[in-house]
Amino acid sequence: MLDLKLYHSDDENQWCPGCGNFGILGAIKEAVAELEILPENLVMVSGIGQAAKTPHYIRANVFNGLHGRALPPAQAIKMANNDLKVVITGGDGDGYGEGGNHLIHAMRRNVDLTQIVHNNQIYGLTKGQGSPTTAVGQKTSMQFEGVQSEPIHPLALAITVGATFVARGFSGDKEGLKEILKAAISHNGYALIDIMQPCVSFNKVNTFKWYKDRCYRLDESYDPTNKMMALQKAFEFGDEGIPLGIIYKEEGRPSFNDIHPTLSTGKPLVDRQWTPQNVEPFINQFL
Ligand SMILES: Cc1ncc(C[n+]2csc(CCOP(=O)(O)OP(=O)(O)O)c2C)c(N)n1
Ligand code: SF4
Ligand SMILES: [Mg+2]
Repeated sequence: MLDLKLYHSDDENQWCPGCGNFGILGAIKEAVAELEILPENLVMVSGIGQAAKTPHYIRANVFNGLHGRALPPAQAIKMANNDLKVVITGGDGDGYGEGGNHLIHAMRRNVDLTQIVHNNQIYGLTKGQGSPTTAVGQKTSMQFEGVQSEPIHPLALAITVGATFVARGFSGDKEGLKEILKAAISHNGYALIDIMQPCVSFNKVNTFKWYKDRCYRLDESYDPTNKMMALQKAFEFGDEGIPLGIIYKEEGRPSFNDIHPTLSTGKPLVDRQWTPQNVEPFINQFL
């Protein structure tokens, strides 16, 4: 295991005291330290939101882009330099709302990266509007009469569109979360981890206690390779219980990186010679 101090960032933390994001940040650092991924080989990518600030608080390579747009640069980074470990962190609004279209296609493409969604079932940064995972009827700072649209089931969505690693964690179960993160980051292909994360300031319904009372760890008898069983588990949420662990895992399917000709038969961008002068004659034809 590497020294946790390696990942220490001097950026001042902006999260509210008691926010579930702290547990997730700690688990990510421990996971990469135990996997012995050096900061220079790790890229933390995010969009905009409270969760999307996570890369600021980890000493590693960072790309912090637009709201909902973490996946395009993350996929490009991985294709340009296949040796890097690419981890996306963002919120439920960022990943499932604004970034929903990118999400679907990254999953079916099976690019080798890990996407962590801090699911607090609310827009935290913009002060408490309903997100794609807010429950029907929940009153928010925007939906005064209560949310009307059905929430999405992110894990079921992931399984049906072709994700090869689908898991759920809870920020209050740091030890369990760390193990899930290690498995996800080690997986060859796209991995989604949906993490229940209390927002103490703007979600007064899905509190730490609300999650604690409902979350339970899947036991050894659960088989994550059974797709139909996994789909059934993926729909389990709320008062009936919230299962934690690896919900679905498909072994053996090649990742996009394994089959794309750029990497399977050629060299990644990072290993190619930079020869802009070769383009000049081509451009000159149009002058
Ligand atoms: C294109 C665009 N739309 C909307 C916003 C405003 N905005 C910033 S963060 C955010 C939602 C944040 O919620 P979430 O992704 O769940 O992250 P959290 O803050 O809860 O961690 C919104 C709507 C924006 N910055 N850019
Ligand atoms: S607003 Fe919510 S999600 Fe954002 S830092 Fe505060 S508690 Fe965390
Ligand atoms: Mg959120």
